[in-house]
Amino acid sequence: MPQRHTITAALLYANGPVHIGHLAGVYIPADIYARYLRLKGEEVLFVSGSDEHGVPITIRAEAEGITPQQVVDKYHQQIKTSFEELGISFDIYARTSSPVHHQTSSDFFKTLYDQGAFVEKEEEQYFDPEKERFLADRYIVGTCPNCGYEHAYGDQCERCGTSLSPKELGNPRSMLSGATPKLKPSKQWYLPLDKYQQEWIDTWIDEKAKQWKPNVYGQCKSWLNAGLQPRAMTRDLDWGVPVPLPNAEGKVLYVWFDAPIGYISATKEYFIEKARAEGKPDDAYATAWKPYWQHNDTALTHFIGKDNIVFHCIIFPAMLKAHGGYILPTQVPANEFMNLEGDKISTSRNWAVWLHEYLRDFPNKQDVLRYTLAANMPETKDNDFTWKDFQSKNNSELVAILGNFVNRAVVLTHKYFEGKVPPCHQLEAADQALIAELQAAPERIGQAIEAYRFREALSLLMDVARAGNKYFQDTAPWVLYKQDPEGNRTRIETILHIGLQLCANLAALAEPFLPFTAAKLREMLNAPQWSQANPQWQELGNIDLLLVGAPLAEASLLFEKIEDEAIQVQVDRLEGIKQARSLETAQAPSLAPLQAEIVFDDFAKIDLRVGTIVAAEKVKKTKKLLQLTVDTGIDQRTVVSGIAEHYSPEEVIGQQVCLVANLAPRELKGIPSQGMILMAEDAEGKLVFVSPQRLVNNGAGVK
Ligand code: B3M
Ligand code: ZN
Repeated sequence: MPQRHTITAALLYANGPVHIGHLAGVYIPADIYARYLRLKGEEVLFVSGSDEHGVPITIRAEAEGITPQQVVDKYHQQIKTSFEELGISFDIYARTSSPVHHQTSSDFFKTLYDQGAFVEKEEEQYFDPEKERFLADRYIVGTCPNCGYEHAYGDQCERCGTSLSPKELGNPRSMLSGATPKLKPSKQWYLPLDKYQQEWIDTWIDEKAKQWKPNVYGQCKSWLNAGLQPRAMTRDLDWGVPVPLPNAEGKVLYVWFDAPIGYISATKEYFIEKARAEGKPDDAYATAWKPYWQHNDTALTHFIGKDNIVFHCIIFPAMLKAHGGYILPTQVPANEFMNLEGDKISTSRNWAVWLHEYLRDFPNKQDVLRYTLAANMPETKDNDFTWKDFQSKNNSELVAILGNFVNRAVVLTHKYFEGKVPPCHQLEAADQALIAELQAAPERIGQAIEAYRFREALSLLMDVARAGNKYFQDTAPWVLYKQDPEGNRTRIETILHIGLQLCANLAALAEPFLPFTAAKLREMLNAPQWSQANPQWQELGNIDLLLVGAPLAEASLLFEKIEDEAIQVQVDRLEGIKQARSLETAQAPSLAPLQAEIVFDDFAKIDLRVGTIVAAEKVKKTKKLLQLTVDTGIDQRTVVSGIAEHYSPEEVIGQQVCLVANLAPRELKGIPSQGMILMAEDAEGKLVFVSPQRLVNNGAGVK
């Protein structure tokens, strides 16, 4: 009996594109796992989708000046498409704004409510008096109690990293209006996690000590050791699933309440889509989702990043158990984080390799990215993606090992045997050793995948190709051919027969990791004419896949070398982002607060003109002052300017400047100064001239 598997991959917030951190942490391992189990003949449902609720969406909407609905429509489509293009084999990619999900999560909440599972509590929360709405933690900025940073958010200080609660901020301000928020009581519905901890969570998590990855179990334990607190399952927000109770206006389900239920809704939607595809009514498979969520013999596996551990290992199980009738997760193989060129990936700082851009810049190289991310997967600790490593993984592993081996086998078969699979004769020691290695491979690779050791699994796969290369190197059929093509014919046939069988096995074994390459290889080896066109994983490892005499297709390269230039473009792009950012952060803390508002007439009183510095000298006995003679078009006048530490007199002669021409004269060190020159201050505090982009007449007005 095949084992039934429900495999979920985190529902990504639809507030920005997918990046390599998401892929390495969640979607690549989940896809390898799902593809492998399908090849094994198991019953697999692999679901994911967009998380379209919560503050991450509304903040993005405000930043882009569009509605939350427009945000999720835009990114859901983009994310879905780029996952498809990377070959992530979801059975369904749903979205939490769908009616099915609203209904499912709403019903779930209502059931808990009817059972008396919630504790109702009224608490003081920040309220924006101008916008007349409660403020989520992210919508409040103020002074960090830890480091004094003035733009800390209500949930976290981005400068020192401390996690905060809004009431800890000094001088709190609403991000929506700038107003000082007021505390106002608000009612929410809490899940009593403290009670559940004593009743069953402690024991249940302890049972996982040996089954779950140490990083996952460890995080759970530290939450439990700190003691779980009741957690609000509702929020005051106008975007989300409305709380299905009377007198709950303006309240929605907490995004971490509705999002994981999204996995269940997605399963339901999968069966609705299936019914539609078969031309049946939507409810043709109305109960088919249940075994995937409610039968004890189903294995439920959540693929997530480490920041989502508590939600999947404690809060969602608590919801499922409180509801009753649901299975709890069997495995939560969370990964650590993938960094980029030594720095934390961040959407807000634009520090990422975006999947849609990768697919544009490296067309038809999906598997190179899949390979690099799987080979560096942050399974036990954070890991780093670098473009240099990406290039070398392609050039010295995919091209040099896998591509080279396959190419030799297919090209030589075309050259010596008209592209037909040659027969196998008497086996020698080298042949037997290779066959033994091949026979052991499927189980070894499978065991590593089932233990969520994807890096190891991939490297075992590459070992098979490595062994193939070594076999060709040692048996050297091309030398035998050169020496005596007829006399050595049976030996050459045997070597290529075995080499080709290894290639066919590689096509199947590589499928979970490199599906595009696997498909290409199957085509080259003419898979429809194999002894079994779609062998199951357990049947692999033998040398009877290709039939003797079957024709191969043309040889084509599985991988191409990636040149330095293509890599340099990417490195330069990141360098540009880094430079722009270092300027920004250097400037940000020293920015002066905005001056009091003025009306246009105030501004119009200032006579701003372009002039040219025609003479300059240092003012004696001062460090800072230069005495300048400025041609204003109207006159030549003296201006004393505090720029001597930044410019020598020689440097500034000929410089066009903007000057305040009607400023009342002022004496500086005994010199009457008539006007002021406009300067900007750069990140290092150096003064830079504000001047026209190209030469204009002296005296021209600046408006
Ligand atoms: N949306 C976090 C994220 O996108 C969150 C996951 C939900 S899984 C139910 O990283
Ligand atoms: Zn701080």
